[in-house]
Amino acid sequence: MHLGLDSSTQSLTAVIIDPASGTIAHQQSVNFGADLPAWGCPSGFIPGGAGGEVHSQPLMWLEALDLLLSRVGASFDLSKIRSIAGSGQQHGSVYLNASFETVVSSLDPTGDLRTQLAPTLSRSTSPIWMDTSTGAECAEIAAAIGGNDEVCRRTGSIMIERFTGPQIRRFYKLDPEGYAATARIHLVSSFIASVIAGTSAPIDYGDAAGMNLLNLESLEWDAGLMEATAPGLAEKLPPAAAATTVQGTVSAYFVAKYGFRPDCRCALFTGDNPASLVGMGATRPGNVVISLGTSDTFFAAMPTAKTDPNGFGHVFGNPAGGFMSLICFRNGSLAREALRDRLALDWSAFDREALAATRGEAGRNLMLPFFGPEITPRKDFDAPLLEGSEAFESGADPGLQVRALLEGQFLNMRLHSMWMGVKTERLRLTGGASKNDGIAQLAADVFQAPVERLEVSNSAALGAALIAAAADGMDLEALQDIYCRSSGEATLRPDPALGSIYQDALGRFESLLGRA
Ligand code: ADP
Ligand code: XUL
Repeated sequence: MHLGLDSSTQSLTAVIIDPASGTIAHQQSVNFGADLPAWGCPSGFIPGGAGGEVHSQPLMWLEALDLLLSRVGASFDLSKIRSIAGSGQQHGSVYLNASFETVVSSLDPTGDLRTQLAPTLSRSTSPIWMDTSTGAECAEIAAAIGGNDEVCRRTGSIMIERFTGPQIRRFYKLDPEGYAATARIHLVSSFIASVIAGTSAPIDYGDAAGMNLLNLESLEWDAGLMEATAPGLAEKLPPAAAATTVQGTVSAYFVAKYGFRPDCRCALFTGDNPASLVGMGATRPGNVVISLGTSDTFFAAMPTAKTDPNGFGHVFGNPAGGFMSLICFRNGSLAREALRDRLALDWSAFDREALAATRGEAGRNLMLPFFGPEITPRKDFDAPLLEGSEAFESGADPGLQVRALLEGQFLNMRLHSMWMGVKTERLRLTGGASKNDGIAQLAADVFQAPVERLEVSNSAALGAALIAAAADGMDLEALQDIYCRSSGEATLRPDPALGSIYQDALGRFESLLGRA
């Protein structure tokens, strides 16, 4: 059996798979807010950060790891685990002093992780992906390299505030002594991996590409970017490597304390989005994942590392080899909820009455579906822009509004994913709004691709478990065929009659966006 761990913003989750029977043998989560309230991070981060700063507590993640394994171990025999892999919220960084390597390799199983590793931190908190405090550092690094186009060409993304490089630079500027006392900088993923293996782990290409530091062509840290980020950075970064690399066995602490077998293998940990690509069965080009959560994300495997000429999308490593794209849309469920509330509808009215009743209006009216600032495309919108019939523009007909909002969201995704040059053969939907049949059918129609929804709920932790099994010699694609199956809900087929209608709407949408 194989264990996947996902250290996400709000919780730490374990998924154990048993490929011999094709089942999930165990699942368990620790929620930082509910289970560890003493840390004062009800949503997984320290509330009230100023100037866009959002930090979390690395020692809280360690306390969660001890708690999770003691809970899992209470009802599951951990000596059955042959290999471990994991994932973490992307971009977050952990700063460690020169004692880390010695302490992590000689942990005392009669004590706990949190207490023993506390003295190894050179920065007590960790900036995470929600942090937007590094605008100045992004501009400084981009200027030193010759502009954002060049940064994007090298790293797959323009300089992004939440990415690790600018976060490291900010720490160096704010606390040069703390930076000088830092011997190792880990991502959330490689930090947890290091603790489990009892030695500093490499950073996998999937997560490394979210740092504005990895050169995608050489798959090595980019010397110019390291220099532009902070002095001496090359010595502080662990090497970059492929996710399925076996880096060793579980450390003696976990053997003695939780009953792992001493030869249990540890693969590298990756980012939660690359792990989700695996868990959603989408590591082969053609299967595209859309997650309809608080924000919407669009991710897909890419055979080669193309970059978005507009600089909106990101390129990360694909744990199965090659690359993946990730495109985030800020106005996801936030926008759907804003319209739903404005029209005083519930989700079922949104779905049935609005979408079912207006099918004949497909692609006629256009809405730029942005209720607030958007990142794809990057612009400070404050309200949606409408173009269409009088009945639509007057806002009087709720059905027309709902249809145009959702069509606008999917047209915007289609438009801003064209740079990848990957044909969408099948859409796999996940996230809160994916349960909604009307929304799912609309995605099928706009993309002219069948839509599937999978049984999995923890796609990152499941993906990590599959990576663990692959690191133990199993075939990742065969594992995905077993674990990433469509749920009971039938595949939704696109209506081919709407193909040319949405093709035309896409052009009009692009032109409306150009005028906005
Ligand atoms: P997160 O990104 O926070 O993980 P989820 O993927 O859990 O979010 O999605 C939560 C969102 O799903 C909620 O904000 C809500 O707007 C939306 N949602 C839940 N049920 C439905 C539904 N039946 N139809 C449309 N949207 C829904
Ligand atoms: C991706 C990103 C988020 C985090 C969430 O770029 O910032 O999806 O990975 O955990």
